[in-house]
Amino acid sequence: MAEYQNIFTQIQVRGPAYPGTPVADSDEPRGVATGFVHLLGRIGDAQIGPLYLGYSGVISLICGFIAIEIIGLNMAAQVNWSPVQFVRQLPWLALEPPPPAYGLHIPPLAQGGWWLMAGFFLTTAILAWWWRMYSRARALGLGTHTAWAFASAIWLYLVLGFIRPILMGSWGEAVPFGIFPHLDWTASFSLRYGNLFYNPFHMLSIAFLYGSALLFAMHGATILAVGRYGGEREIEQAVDRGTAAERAALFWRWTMGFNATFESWHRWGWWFAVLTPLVGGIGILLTGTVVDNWYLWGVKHGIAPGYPAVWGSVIDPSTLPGAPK
Ligand code: 07D
Ligand code: 07D
Repeated sequence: MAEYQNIFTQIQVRGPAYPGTPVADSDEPRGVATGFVHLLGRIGDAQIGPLYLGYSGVISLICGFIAIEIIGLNMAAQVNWSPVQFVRQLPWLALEPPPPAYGLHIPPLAQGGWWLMAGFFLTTAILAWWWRMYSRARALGLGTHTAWAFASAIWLYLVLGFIRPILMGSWGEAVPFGIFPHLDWTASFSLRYGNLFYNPFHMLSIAFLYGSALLFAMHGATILAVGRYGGEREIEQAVDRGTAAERAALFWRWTMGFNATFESWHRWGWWFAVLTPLVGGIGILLTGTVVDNWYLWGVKHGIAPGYPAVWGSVIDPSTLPGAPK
């Protein structure tokens, strides 16, 4: 029965498991294990697998496992190997980078050496996962947009934990591994450099982050709203004029005078998402290297008010005698 299906009406027709398009001879053989989960079928596709592991997948999983193991065992040691305390205190536990005195030297294990090692394995895992996304997209004859979007997030990650610490000459500048400790790092980073709100790249990053959420809401809503005309079957819509695509376009032209096309929308979404960590990474890279105090930078450039002259001019507290270097 050719009946329109959506999340409320769907029945799950189940044929034999579909292995997907064949892989090239140069590739690793794909797994064969498949299964079906009804509940997953309600939010997506019921078929699980077959999974493609390949060299990069195996390297990534092993390195990711080692990184998490190093982080987890260090945290466990901090609670004297008590499983109960480990679970109870997990959000507050941390594996910290070396103290600033070690600069970029290799510190003893308990003084940040474990942090350096965990960072090495986590980064290898992330880069191998990137390669996996890139090579699997190529193997399927796809564009590599997903890999490049992921690369943008990896850029911010590398700026935070690798590139900027090297420019600053100290691993101690990097982010600790830990749930609340990494939030503390974020807050103190902002304070140390005079309030990140006045960093224009932080502003841009926020605009792209909020913009991504807005665009995503608009897109999700638009496609659901034309679901009754089969709007989610995008390729048919490109050739089958007069139905969902045109109504969706007309809706936005009516309400805001302009519409993206079914194709161009995805470029909007991709660029907003990609630009969020991309410009953010630029902002972090400039902090402490080019600009020491974003508030004073803002005063200088007329975007932040200065304090009234009666108190004398404000100077960067980090330049005062006794301030930690
Ligand atoms: C929903 C996809 C799923 C991914 C998830 C993350 C881990 C880490 C590690 C136990 C949207 C899995 C998390 C594997 C476990 C240990 C040691 C993605 C989705 C669910 N942060 N951050 C979180 C990371 C930075 C900030 C949460 C990573 C910067 C603030 C989670 C990185 C700064 C807040 C997390 C990273 C910063 C968070 C939820 C890396 C500035 C929150 C993330 C690799 C950008 C929020 C308790 C999420 C929170 C939060 C992970 C970097 C700020 C633990 C892996 C240094 C202000 N961050 N973060 O849903 O609840 O992402 O914190 O760079 O409020 Mg963070
Ligand atoms: C972290 C990219 C790396 C992630 C990777 C994923 C795994 C998990 C998963 C096993 C997120 C690896 C994944 C390992 C495996 C499984 C399941 C992307 C990451 C590679 N800020 N702020 C931003 C706002 C303030 C501060 C960006 C808002 C204060 C710092 C974003 C506010 C202070 C940094 C943003 C606000 C402060 C940022 C992040 C409001 C704190 C950054 C964008 C309303 C007191 C980062 C330029 C992003 C940045 C950043 C939003 C306030 C500090 C737009 C809305 C003033 C230090 N802030 N912020 O995509 O780029 O992150 O800044 O107050 O470093 Mg901020």
